[in-house]
This record gives sequence, structure tokens and C-alpha cells, in this order.
Amino acid sequence: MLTNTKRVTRGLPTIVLALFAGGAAVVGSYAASGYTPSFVVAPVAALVAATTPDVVIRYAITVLGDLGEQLHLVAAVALSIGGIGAVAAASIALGRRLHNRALPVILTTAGTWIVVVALTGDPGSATAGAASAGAVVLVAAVVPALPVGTDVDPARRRVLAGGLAFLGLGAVGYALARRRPAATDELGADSPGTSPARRQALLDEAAAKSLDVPGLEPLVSEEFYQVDVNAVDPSVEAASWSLSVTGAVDEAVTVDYEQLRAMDATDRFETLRCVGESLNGKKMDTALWTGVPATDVLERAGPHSDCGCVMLRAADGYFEEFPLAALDDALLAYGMNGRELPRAHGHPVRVLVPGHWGEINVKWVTELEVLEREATGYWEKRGWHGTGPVRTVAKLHAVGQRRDGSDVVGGHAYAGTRGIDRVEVSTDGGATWDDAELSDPIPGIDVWRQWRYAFDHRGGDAEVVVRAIDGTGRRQPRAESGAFPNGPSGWVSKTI
Ligand SMILES: Nc1nc2c(c(=O)[nH]1)N[C@H]1C(S)=C(S)[C@@H](COP(=O)(O)O)O[C@H]1N2
Ligand SMILES: [Mo]
Repeated sequence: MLTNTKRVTRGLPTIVLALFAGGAAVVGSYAASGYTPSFVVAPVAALVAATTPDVVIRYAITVLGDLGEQLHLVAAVALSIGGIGAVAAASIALGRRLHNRALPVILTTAGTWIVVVALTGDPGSATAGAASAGAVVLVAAVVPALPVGTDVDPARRRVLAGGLAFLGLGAVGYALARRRPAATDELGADSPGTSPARRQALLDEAAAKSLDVPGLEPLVSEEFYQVDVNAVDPSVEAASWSLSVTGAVDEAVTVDYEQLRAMDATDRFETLRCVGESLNGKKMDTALWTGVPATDVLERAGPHSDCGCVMLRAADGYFEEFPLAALDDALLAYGMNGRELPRAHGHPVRVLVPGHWGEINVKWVTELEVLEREATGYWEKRGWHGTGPVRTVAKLHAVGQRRDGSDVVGGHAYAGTRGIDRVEVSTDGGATWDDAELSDPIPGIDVWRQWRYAFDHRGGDAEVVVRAIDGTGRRQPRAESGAFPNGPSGWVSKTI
């Protein structure tokens, strides 16, 4: 009985200590690489995504939304800590069995290095992670041997020392990782066809045309949504980036960043919307983009496709197929709101395809492959139909009261390249309708508009319903559907 309890109390501290070592490895890897693909959690998250059934991913996107992404990351962190923790636990157990105090430190360090380098391919990340994990085990081995507080159980002391070492390393790692500068530089003036003054004038125009409704985002989004297949974005240097046009072409062509920046560029507003968002969701945003018409690069290669289709590929392994003709008005964008394209949105270059769902606006783009035969893109392999034109939508995001007691409601309306003609509002659940006020259009062929509607309702509830009419005169359909597979449908309504 006695030996049995001893084993239990011993086994538990070993696991706790091993998890501290695993945690330290994750922190060390983060300190060395930051939130990049070299961070050990990044490939683990990719593994989680690749092995999660499509229905679960669909549920996470359409029902859980951002929470789903957070759970994905938490699972990847837990798996990373657990995996390296298992290496540490085995090392500690072996050292104990062989009565060797150095073995756990050596094996934990070596084992962690091998695991992290195998996952990330980055020796720097592996070395920082391995040193941190090894340090926790080392401190835990050395401290209990010191002749202080001998009344404390050595196993407990070991865990306590390991925990303190973990906390110390965590603080240092956090400080190191925080020092990294967030890089989005001013775009500068070195491209023909665009200039800082012109971009500022456009941004000022959008600000001036934005409707003043409390709580309503202006025409240029203050916070642009982000959707990625990976938990951690690739970090692509402009200097090492290039784009190749391959496949069914007269001659394959490659342009690098410097060559692209030397080409004639344009600035235009464009709205993006994710096919997987909810009807009144927030994954729809607008920015001022700067870039080169995609056809200027495509034409150099001379595409001749039998299917009239193209596959775009990106540095994160993402790929999407769609009609070649969709690239006619597309932009190879390197600027966003007058600054360099941020990493989260595809630095250094992304594609912007007017009128289509967000998913074919490929970020970190590296290749345009002109196809001979139809192929299937990343999301289409998972059952989505998100390469086509966007659906018409009017959102209701702002509900406020004016000083005089009247109510004001507002939102954004979007119909891709069809444009928004009108937005109608009902305050009696759809019995009667009235036209909302619209913001003036801003330059672009694929931009949203804001709408605003003021009304009086003293006492009682008002059921506000909104619907948009696109530039072809077609009213947004009333039939309701969820996001899967080709975008949410229906009229947004809210009781106020
Ligand atoms: N390389 C790459 N491009 C991508 C994605 C991605 O995961 N990887 N996500 C797509 C999806 S689903 C959408 S909705 C838009 C979102 O663009 P944003 O993150 O800049 O808002 O990017 C698209 N381009
Ligand atoms: Mo999307």
C-alpha cells in the first residue's frame, strides 16, 4: 500500500513537471519566431485542421465563428504542450530508472529539438524551444538537491522549481516576442499611376461621404475582418516574393516585387465579403487598395485555356480555381489604405477579384496557373460554392436614438459589381416599406454603400426589416438560408 501511494504522488509531479517543460518549449519557440509558421504551434494547428472532418469545420465556421478559430488555436497549443511534455515525461522516467540525473535534461533537450525542427523546419525555433524545455528539467533536477527547507517533499520541490523556471522563461519569452515591430510601412511614392497625395484624397473623400450614424463603421472599415485556412499567417518578405504565370501559356512569366512596383498601378475601393459569414455578420469590409491590373502580368504570358479557368496558389498552401475571365478586372494589390499590405491581408501581394466572394481574393499569392481542365479549389473540395458572384445584402448594424427621441437605424448594403440602387426599410415587420437614405458612391466597381433611416416610434416595439435592390433592379430575395454552401440569404430584421 505504502509503495503504491508513493508511486502515485511521484507519477503526478512528473507529469506536471513534464507539462511545464512542454509549455516552456512552446514559449521558447514563440520567443524565437513570433507568431509565424516557425512557431511550433503553427504546423500543429495545420495538422489539426487537416485531420478535422469537413462537417466539424463547417459547424465551426457557420455556428461558432470566431470562437471556432480560438478553439482551434487552443487545441493546437494544448497538443504542442502535451506532445513535447510526453517527450519530457519519457526522459524523466528513463533518467529515474537508470538513476542518472543528467539524462532527463539531455534527452528532453534533444527530443524537443528533434520534434520542433521536424514540425517547423526551423533550427532557430527548435533551439530556443529545446533550451527552454531543457532548462525547466535542469532547474527541477538541481534545486531539490540544495540543502534548504528539507522538510518539503523532494518531488514537490522539483515541481515547484520546474514551475518557477517555466514562469521565468515565460516572462522572458513574452518580453522577447513583444519587442518585434509590427510591419506595415507607408506605401511611398515609387509606383507610377498612384501617389500618397492621391490615396489620401480618396481616403478623405470616403470619410466625408460616410453617413453619421452612432456605432456605424465608416465607408472604409476601421477593422478589416480576416479569414484564413491556417491559424498562423505566412510571413513573406517582399524581397523574396515572386509571382509566376504557368500552365497553358505561350511562355511562363515570373515577376518579382520590384518589377511589380515599377508597373502602372491604380487605387480603388473594393469590398470583400466571406461566403461563410452569417446573414447579418461582420465579415464584410471595404478598403482602398493599390495594385497592378492582373491582366498586365497575365498578357505577358499569353494564356490559352480550353476550360477558360485558372488556379491561384499561395504561400500558405491555399489554392482556388475560378473562371479566367474573372481576372479581367482583378488587381494584384500591394497596398491597403495607403500603407503596405499588412501580413494578415496577404503581404506582400494579394489578388482582388471584383464582385466575387472573398475566398478567391487569394492572399500571399505566388502562382497563377492557367488550366486546360477544370479543377477544384480548397473550399470547393470541402463542399462550398464560394467562387461565384456575391449575393445582395443589406445589414443592420447600428441602432440609435437621436436627441429629439426619434430612432435612427443604419448599416451597409452590398451587391458586388451590380452595385446598390436602393435600400428599403420597414418598421412594422414588413407590412409597409420606405426608402432609406444612401451614402454617395465612392470610386470603385465593387463597393458597398451605407444606408440610414430615421423614424419615430413612441412606446412599443418596432420590428425593423431591411432589404436592398441591386443595380440591375433585382430585390434581395426573402427566402432564408444559412451560409453553407453558397452564402447566407434572407432579409435582416431586428426588434427595437
Ligand atoms: N492564401 C489565402 N488566401 C485567402 C484565404 C486563405 O486562407 N489563404 N482566405 C480567403 C477567404 S475565405 C476570404 S473571405 C478572404 C478574406 O480576406 P481578408 O482576410 O483580407 O479579409 O481571403 C481569401 N484569401
Ligand atoms: Mo471566406
